[in-house]
Amino acid sequence: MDKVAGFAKTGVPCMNLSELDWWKTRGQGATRVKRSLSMEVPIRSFFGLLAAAALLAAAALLASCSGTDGTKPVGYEDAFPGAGFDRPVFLAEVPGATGAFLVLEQAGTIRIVSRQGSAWVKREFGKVEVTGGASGGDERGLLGFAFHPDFPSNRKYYCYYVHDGSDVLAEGTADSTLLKDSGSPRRILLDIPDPYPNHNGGTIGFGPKDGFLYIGIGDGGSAGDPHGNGQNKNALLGKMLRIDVNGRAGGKGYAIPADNPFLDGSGAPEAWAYGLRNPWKWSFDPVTGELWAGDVGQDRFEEVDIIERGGNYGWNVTEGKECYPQGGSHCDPPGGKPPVWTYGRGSKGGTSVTGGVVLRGDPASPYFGSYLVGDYGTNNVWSLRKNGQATPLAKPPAIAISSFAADSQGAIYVMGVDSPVIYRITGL
Ligand SMILES: [Ca+2]
Repeated sequence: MDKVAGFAKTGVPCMNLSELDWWKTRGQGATRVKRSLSMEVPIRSFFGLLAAAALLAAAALLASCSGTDGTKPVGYEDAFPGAGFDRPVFLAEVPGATGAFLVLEQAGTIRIVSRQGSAWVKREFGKVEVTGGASGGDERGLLGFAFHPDFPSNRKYYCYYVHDGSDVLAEGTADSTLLKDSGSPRRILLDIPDPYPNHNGGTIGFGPKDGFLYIGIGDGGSAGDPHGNGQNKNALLGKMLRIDVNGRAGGKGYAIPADNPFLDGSGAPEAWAYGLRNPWKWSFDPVTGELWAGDVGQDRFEEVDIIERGGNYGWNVTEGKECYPQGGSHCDPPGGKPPVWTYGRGSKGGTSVTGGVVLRGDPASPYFGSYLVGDYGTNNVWSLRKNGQATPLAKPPAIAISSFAADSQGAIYVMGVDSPVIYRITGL
């Protein structure tokens, strides 16, 4: 545990142990604490036992939530009984393989889970060699996955991970079953040096309207964006990137879409939007095509943004709607886009936003069209409207929410790195 500027060890707030942001700082002004993973592990193991006990009860009873704290009474049930996953961070249906789901386990295993008779059976799709992601609040590992829009015919997929100090985007292929990696070497499209273990982004996805691949990538890490990557349009860190995986140009393993915003030389050609700190999870509204992102905050605010072409989301001159550092005078970023919503610390807020999905299942649901979003540290979940109105929903068990997912039937799932169980959310 590092100690800086007189911040006593006993002053380190325990609630921060479960944020997806090792080096988040607390305190005022120059008082900063850098936490180490070695301190987190034994404490998290203790909480892990508590979580395991809670999960056993939840698995037996379904995790029913009364909403006695004023939240809406949605429920959480085991989506794949008997399967069990190790630090799940992503779930999606396999296009062209009815009833099969793909799950990323953060330490580098890609799983398939599918029903055989009355049982859910888990098997290995493939492995990815990664650095980290195996314990505690480690933000590295295997983080993102996307099926090519033509996956059932070309069998191409994309994975995003941290390896050897780089954020890597690779293209692989499945075999003819669509449920196993072909074994052919993956093609590396991006290999971006990243100076710190934290803030690596974590989501990739194809635009439903344009077919281009978007890559959310963090500011590199540490705290406060010491290299200024967020506001540097020429840096690939701290951005939403957008590339054409079907083309190759300029000596790169991909092409640049003709309408990317900085092709006049004002920024990196791959950049789609900037001023992001750590867009850990984001998704497209399948109806409107809007890109909703959770951008993890530094000291005071988590934020949700709708990411638009060329937009500047403010980091590191703003955090949420405030100047960064707090009280600073330079907080008017050029082209700045205000967040849709922010939330702060405390039991009703959290410490690390996990962006979710826009609910497009049942049109009669009161939540239809809202954005489901949660917090890794507190496991709070909200239904958020574009006007910034957030309705708290009942919480899942203490799973350390890592991701949400939606399937083609409109069912919604939530998972966390502290739980082997992936939950389906009922009552939405
Ligand atoms: Ca990093």
